[in-house]
Amino acid sequence: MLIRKPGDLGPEDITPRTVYLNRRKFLASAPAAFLTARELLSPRGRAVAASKLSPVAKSPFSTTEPITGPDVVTHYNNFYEFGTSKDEPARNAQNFRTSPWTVSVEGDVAKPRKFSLDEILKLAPLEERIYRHRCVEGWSIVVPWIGYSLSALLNLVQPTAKAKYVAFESDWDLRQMPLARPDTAGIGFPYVEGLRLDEAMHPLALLCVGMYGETLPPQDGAPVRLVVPWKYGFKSAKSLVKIKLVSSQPPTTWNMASAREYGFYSNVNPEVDHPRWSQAKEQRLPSFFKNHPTQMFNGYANQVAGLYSGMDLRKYY
Ligand SMILES: Nc1nc2c(c(=O)[nH]1)N[C@H]1C(S)=C(S)[C@@H](COP(=O)(O)O)O[C@H]1N2
Ligand SMILES: [Mo]
Repeated sequence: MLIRKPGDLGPEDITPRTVYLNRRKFLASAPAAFLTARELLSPRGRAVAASKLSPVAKSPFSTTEPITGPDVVTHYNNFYEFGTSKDEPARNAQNFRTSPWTVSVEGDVAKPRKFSLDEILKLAPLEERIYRHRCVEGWSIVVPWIGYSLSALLNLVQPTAKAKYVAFESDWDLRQMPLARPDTAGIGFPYVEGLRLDEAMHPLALLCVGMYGETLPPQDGAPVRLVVPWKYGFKSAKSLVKIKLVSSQPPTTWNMASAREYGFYSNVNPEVDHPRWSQAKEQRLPSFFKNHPTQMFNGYANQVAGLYSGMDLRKYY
């Protein structure tokens, strides 16, 4: 996303070369989600093969725009814990152990609690939400995520009056993620993100456990991640282990890496450019061209603009 070796292309120059290269690899081999028996039986916990998620209800929040192919979405990733180039997570995350898994929900809540993945899967009816996803780098995809509104989980733990923000933390396990170090990745770990409580409670904010009818592949944030479709992709933290309700604005990874470039809010906004490139247009993968107009709040303005009424969106970028 930033801090790369000198001579690398800037994000605005990105071409989906890796998408095409990887698509060929993908077609030539078994789908990445399938693992060998040995991988399934690794000693500390398990790498879990993709399994079908059902029943899954359709959602009125879904876009009717064409869905991006799963080969692109699972082979063009940002997941710095598993490497900083787009094709690395698909290769390096395959043996990531996602079972057993627990998510601790804590902080300013009446009922703090650890949820097993099984409990998370059953906490609310699963829905398919076809959302636009816009990375701050300028590329975008349309993904049929599976999950339910994060508010379902937050309501269960009962935020207290002190709770004003929600802090999210991704898993950080150097044994499984040898590249997840500041000197190799250029960002701090664990990966942390945050939302204002009212943003987190908005029905569009999705606690996501799957995509394309199946459980999440490791490179897309298995076994459970956040998806906040009106914000730049980096707000949607992957492989969550902790959700903490807090009284003041929590630190966030990309903001700590470069505050000028990545604000706490990071709402998709075609009128507020990144200091190093325009945000007016996006490259809708697998297209080669950055010619797709970017929409205010990534096209979710009708639903979410009210959260920011009276706020200067240039100041609170
Ligand atoms: N833990 C963690 N979460 C993360 C990231 C990351 O590097 N680490 N990258 C973010 C960025 S920049 C984007 S665009 C999305 C990419 O999600 P996808 O690979 O499933 O498309 O994940 C976000 N969540
Ligand atoms: Mo991103």
